This record gives sequence, structure tokens and C-alpha cells, in this order.
Amino acid sequence: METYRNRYSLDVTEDDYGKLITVAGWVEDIRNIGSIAFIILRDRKGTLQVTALKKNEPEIFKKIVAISRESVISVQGLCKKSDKARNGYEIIPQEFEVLSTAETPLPLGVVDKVESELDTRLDNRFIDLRKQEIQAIFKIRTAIIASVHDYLRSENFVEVHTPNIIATSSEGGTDVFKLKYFEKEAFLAQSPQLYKQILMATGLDKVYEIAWYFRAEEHNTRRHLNESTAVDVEMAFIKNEEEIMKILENLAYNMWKKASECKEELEILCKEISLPNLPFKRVKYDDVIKKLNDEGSKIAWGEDLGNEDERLLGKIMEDEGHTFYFITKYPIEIKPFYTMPEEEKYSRSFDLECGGIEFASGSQRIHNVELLKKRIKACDLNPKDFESYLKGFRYGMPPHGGFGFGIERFLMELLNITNIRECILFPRDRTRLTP
Ligand code: AMO
Repeated sequence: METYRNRYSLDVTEDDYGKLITVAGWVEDIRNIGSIAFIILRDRKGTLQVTALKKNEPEIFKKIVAISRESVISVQGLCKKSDKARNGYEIIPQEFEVLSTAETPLPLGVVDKVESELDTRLDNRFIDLRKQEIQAIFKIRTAIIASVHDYLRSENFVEVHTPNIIATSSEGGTDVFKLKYFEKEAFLAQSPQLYKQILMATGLDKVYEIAWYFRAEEHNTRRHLNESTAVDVEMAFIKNEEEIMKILENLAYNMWKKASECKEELEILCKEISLPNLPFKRVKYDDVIKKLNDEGSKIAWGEDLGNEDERLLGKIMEDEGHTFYFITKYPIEIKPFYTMPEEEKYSRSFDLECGGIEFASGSQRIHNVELLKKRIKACDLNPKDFESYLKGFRYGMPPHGGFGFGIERFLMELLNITNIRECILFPRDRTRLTP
């Protein structure tokens, strides 16, 4: 055989009929009915049938019936039109090579009818990912990230990559992974927050990053990961947070639209995606509290929304005809130190929610260094720990703001996936560190 593969299953056309072609992939199934053996071979695009007749090719037949499911093989053979076979053709093998033999039994089935536990699937993620419907999630993920680059670049944002090993916790909280950095103590970045803000002092007025968030949150929920990804955006010379919200809603719309164009994958997942209307509804935090209290929630002014309240609000907003909505003007006390206050007790902040799940949050930031130090102290943090960040504010820092947009949270909502672990290849949660 000159090559292991010159055709994918679904790329074979009538022009290939009667010709020798080479295909390769995983053995999804084998059937031996005595005189004939069938292999269902799976590749990246789909499946095809290999048909071996015992009397014509006894040696190949012997090898084929001995092979285990999920082994990797390459087959060269005649591509023959066949109305009975899937795709309308079959391969009659002339050469056959086993590239890798799969051990038995398999730790996880690929086409089995029985549903496996999520943990078993994640323990064997490389096999789980052989399933078309799991691959479809990640193909859609690729498409929506492509639309992030397309949209933000069309708006003149510059893509950046900021450090993940940092000296100060980026969100000010305690949920931070510590590590030894030679003689010093360091942290894994909870987000690119501090660096994307420092970049606003450089003249790169609009930046974005496809970022990793590392968060040592103890809770093990269906919507939290300890390592997740996000689209982080920061832009300078803004007058208020509304300018940022416009970018965010257009971004979310473009991502949603791009996903709706992934017809093949959506068909595999049996999902339909309808486009939301722009602009998204804006609801002030005060009104949110009132709406929730009216529906029986005990939430008090000044508290952050818990899961239950978020879910209830999702329902209320859905009834009012809004799948996507912004919650704006949060109390300053429940927002991070870098958030711009407004009047006495509010802030220029927002969260973007969809169906009861928050998938982005952002704000205008404080750009005055004295006010920033005051807020750092008010949040029980020490300005000394933020010296290199604060330095970026001392020599000319324009007004600015931005947001962080959780990619896995967005995928969950987009595809109606109940557990966030399904939306990242190799999830890290409170108990999972492998694979
Ligand atoms: P925040 O902490 O709200 O804001 O995070 C922004 C978005 O990131 C996602 N996210 C997570 N997804 C999964 N698991 C987690 N543990 C997790 N934590 C966060 C959510 C969330 O809405 N620096 C600010 C953003 C900014 O103001 O620019 C920040 O990190 O979708």
C-alpha cells in the first residue's frame, strides 16, 4: 500500500466506483456470517462498509475476522457500487493492514445503545470523543471561536496573550491556585483582568484574548470548572459601560449565528438554533430584585443572585419574551475592586445571562489610581500586592472597560447541555485531574 488513506468515507463519489481506493480508520463493527465478513470502518467523516469474501481472499478474510473492535486499520480495495451498503458502495479488500490493535474489552463503547455514566466517559475521553455527537460539540466550538476572531478583528481588536503565571490574584478572591515559582510564590491567573487593563495604558486601545481561567473554587457543580476558557475583551476611551455591552451583544449574536450555520453538527445533535433579537434587554439590578421578590424569592437588595434566583429570573424573562438579557447597575459592594462605582452605591457593571445562566460579565473600570487604591482597600486587599498593576495607572491611563465571556457556559446554553464538563475536552473539577 502506497498510502494509509486517500479517501474519507463520505468523500467517495461515483467517480471512484470501479477503482482501487485506500481508506483507513477505526473498526466500529465486524460481522462474520461464515462466507462473508463485513467491517464497518469509521473515520473522521463517517462510516463505510468493507466486504470480504472468504473464497476470494482467504488470507485477508482470516485477518479481518480476528480483528478487535476499535482497532485501527488501513484497507486498499476495489470501490464497488452497492445498493445494499451504506453510502451506496462497499470496499472489496485487496490489501489490509492493522495499524494498531485495540485491547479487549473496551472501557467504553462507541456505538453502544446503553448510556454510560459521565465519569466513565470522561475517564475514557479519547474513546468518548470518537462518538459523532461528542465530536459535533467540539466542531461547533471551533466554529464559534472562529466567529470571535472574525467579529473582533473586524472591529479592530488586537489579539493578545497575557501571562498565566502571575504574582497577584487577578480577581482579588481567595479561589486561587498557588504554585512555587523558584524562590517566590506565584498564582495561576483567575483571568487576564490585570493585564488586559494594563494594556489599555499602551495605546493598543482594543484587545481580546481567548483566555484560560484557573479558579480554585471548592464547589463541584454542573456549571463550574476549575479550569475554563473565556473570551476576554478590553477597550479604551469609552464613555460608559453601554459601549462595551454593544460589542458583547454583537459578539454573542455572531457566535450564535455561526453555530446555527453548523447544519451537519446540529443535525447529529438533533438541535435547532433560532436567532435572538438584538438589542438584548437591559434590566437594572434593582428591577431584578423586585421581579424576583414579586415571584416569591427572599433575595434582599445587595445580595448576589444565587443559582435558584438566576433560574427564576431566566423563567421570568423568558415569559417576557427575552432569552438573552443584561443585568446592569449592580451594587458596588458585590463587584470586584476594579469596577467603576456610580453614584453612592451602584456600579457601571453588567452580567449577560441567557435562560438563567450567566455567561459573561463586565464593567467600566476605575482608571483613577487613587480611587482604585481606595477600592482595593475597601475590598480588604493590600495595594502593595498590586504595585505593578497600579503602576500602569500612574502614567496616563484612559477610561476603559471590558468583559469576560465564558466559552463553556455559552456552549452549554447554545446546545442545551446540562453539564459544563461536556463542553471542554478534558475537564478539571474538584476531583478530576486526569486524563
Ligand atoms: P467572572 O468571574 O464573572 O468575571 O467570569 C466571567 C465569565 O467566565 C465564566 N466563568 C466560569 N465558567 C466556568 N467555570 C468557572 N468556574 C467560571 N468562572 C467564570 C462565566 C463568567 O460569566 N474579570 C472578569 C471579567 C471582566 O470584568 O472583564 C471576570 O473574570 O461565564
